[in-house]
Amino acid sequence: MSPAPDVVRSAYAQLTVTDLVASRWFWVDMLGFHVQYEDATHLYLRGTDELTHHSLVLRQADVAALEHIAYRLRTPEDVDKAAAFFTELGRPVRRFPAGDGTRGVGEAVRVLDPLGFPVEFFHHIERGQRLIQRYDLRRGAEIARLDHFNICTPDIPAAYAHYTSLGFGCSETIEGDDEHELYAAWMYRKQTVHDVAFTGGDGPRLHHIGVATHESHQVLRAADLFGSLHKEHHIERGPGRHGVSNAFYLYLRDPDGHRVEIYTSDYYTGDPDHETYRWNVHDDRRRDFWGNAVIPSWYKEATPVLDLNGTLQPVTRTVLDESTVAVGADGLG
Ligand code: 4SX
Ligand code: FE2
Ligand code: CA
Repeated sequence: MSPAPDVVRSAYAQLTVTDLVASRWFWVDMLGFHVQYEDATHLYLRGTDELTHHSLVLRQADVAALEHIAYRLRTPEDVDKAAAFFTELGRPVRRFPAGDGTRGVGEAVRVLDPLGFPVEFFHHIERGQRLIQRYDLRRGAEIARLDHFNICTPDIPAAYAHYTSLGFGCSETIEGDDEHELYAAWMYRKQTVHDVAFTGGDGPRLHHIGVATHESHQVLRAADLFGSLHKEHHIERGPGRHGVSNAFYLYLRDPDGHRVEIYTSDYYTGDPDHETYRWNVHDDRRRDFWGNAVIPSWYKEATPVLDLNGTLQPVTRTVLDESTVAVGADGLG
């Protein structure tokens, strides 16, 4: 088996959107992403702390979907390793020489992974000007950086096994009373709770992207801004405190229904003997530490996913459904 590429972190997501003007209002004016580059059909966005070209690309199209998630690799040689790794798995692999793929990104490989997700791996990416202390340019929720991807897949143990083979650690899980009943898992390469998490559900679909602020007041301010503008329908869940990850959170839906989580204050996971923390699915604090209800749309709705040719992919139905076993405060029992 060829060695896994050395993944540094979750790096960016590319989404299609149906109205770039509406998307610009949501992501730039309200969330506070900075525009690194834009043209008639694309927005390349990054958070205040990010020193690379983008962490989110929005492309105008007829259908709103996920085009790919992308991971940054440690060295240029890791791009070849990624190609060999997925070729050996018998998965579709496509190579993009520097300049042929996404703007700002160097040589890249795009694969349809074993879970059916379009995933890009790259090492080189252009730098962006340092904006960390440009307080004068901050707006809205003052998003600092991309934190994670959350993906819906019907087979969580398979997702766990695949990402383990890619060298990811597991910070937390949600499990049933039977130890083989795995409802959700949070996995990382960078030294936080996660770069990717799995939500049990019909898949492949993108559940959300998680973006980090420095402080909880920025999460609250985002909620207040949507309320003041009578745009409260963009608020889906929270603000609240997660059980899993301990992060303070708010879930929003963008003008196309893409879900984004504003997320802050999780914890360090970088020690070599970091242990997985396991939540029981019947613990009502797991998804909201205060036991507040998770609304059904959060479990059920997600973004469809394209294949490497840009065609919408069918989904496989899930068997294990956390929303139907939940009791008490979820209001779903
Ligand atoms: O809802 S959970 O508390 O399980 C949760 C969801 C924890 C961390 C996340 O990033 C998330 O999206
Ligand atoms: Fe999340
Ligand atoms: Ca419950």
